[in-house]
Amino acid sequence: MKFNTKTIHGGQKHEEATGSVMTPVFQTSTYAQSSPGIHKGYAYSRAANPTRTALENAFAAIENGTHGFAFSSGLSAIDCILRLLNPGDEVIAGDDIYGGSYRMFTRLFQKYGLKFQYVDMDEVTNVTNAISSKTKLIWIETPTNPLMKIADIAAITKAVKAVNSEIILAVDNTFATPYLQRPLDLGVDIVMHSATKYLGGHSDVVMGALMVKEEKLAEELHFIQFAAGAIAGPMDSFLALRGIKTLHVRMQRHCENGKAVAEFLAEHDKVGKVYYPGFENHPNHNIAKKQMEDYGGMVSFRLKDESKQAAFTFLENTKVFTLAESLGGVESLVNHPVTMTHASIPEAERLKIGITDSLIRLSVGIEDIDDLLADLEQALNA
Ligand code: P1T
Repeated sequence: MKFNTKTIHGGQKHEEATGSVMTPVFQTSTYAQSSPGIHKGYAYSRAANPTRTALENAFAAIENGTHGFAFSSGLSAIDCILRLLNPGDEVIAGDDIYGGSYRMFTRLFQKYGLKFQYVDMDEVTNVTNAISSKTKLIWIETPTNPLMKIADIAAITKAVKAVNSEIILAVDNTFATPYLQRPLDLGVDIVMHSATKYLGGHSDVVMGALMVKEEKLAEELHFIQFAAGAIAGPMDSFLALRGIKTLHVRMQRHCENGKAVAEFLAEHDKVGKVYYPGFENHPNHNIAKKQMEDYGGMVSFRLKDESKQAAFTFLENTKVFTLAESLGGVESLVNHPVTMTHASIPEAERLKIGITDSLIRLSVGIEDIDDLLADLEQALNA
């Protein structure tokens, strides 16, 4: 199947009892057994639930994996990956990642003896130079949140596996979605999503996803999902499954609108730097061009007036763009990373990579582009 068919049919079958075309919401915690241990494949919904199974099969299909796992949030999906490791193990992560991922690494897992290094993944050698005999996981976010940096997934994977084939590579594919890039095809071991974002697509669910293509890793992750218990519920699974069916058409429009917004901002006399991997002057445009089908709907920028007040005036005055955390829904959102999504990163760390008061992040939705540009224009002039 081609991708645009997989989003609708991948891993899906009609429900057997009634022929229901859409998988029903199996809102149940448990299942009748005819004799102890004898059941129809479902014993207890923390282990498996038919609505979640349908979604997990869809997750696997769209990332060209063999197994998918649905969690109660993106962070609980990351938590599941980190539980593969043991005290003393080391993780190499990108230096620009979602603030909540950084918070989990530094404030939760560090105290259990995991060590984290943060490197600029613009250069493959920055990753390979950081590898030690204790390195067990490489954590790649690309495009990054919020600076839209691009890492070369295939090149990093090849270089890391050449040093030590046991090191696990995981990609947070939240910003790109499998519509734009499929990291399992590029050799990584695990793909992770905040399905809260583009996969769900309608800002009505908080959910995480993992996708893999290797049986042993799938078994380990499934055990942790079952044993730790951070599963997605049936209703949320239904909503995310419905969201995925339109992923390809939504992404097409997100990309068109994202490009138009980036170009509008780049030419505006009140706007300073624009962070958008589709621009030829983006430092890693060539990698983005090779690795991604298109450039997505996320755009960050600075005003020429780099004061906090100027940024806040803009943020308080958009009308179609809602000032809110999150991204990837049909509606356009605007975010101030310093006070919102990346507030948990210490100021000194933020400033080192350029997450300053003047940085504004847009999640460009699928509304009419004329309304989006008119809204930005009036807010820039407020
Ligand atoms: O919010 P949750 O579903 O738990 O997912 C966490 C997460 C993981 N990875 C990336 C790249 C993310 O962007 C997120 C969540 N991000 C936001 C809420 C945000 O506004 O950036």
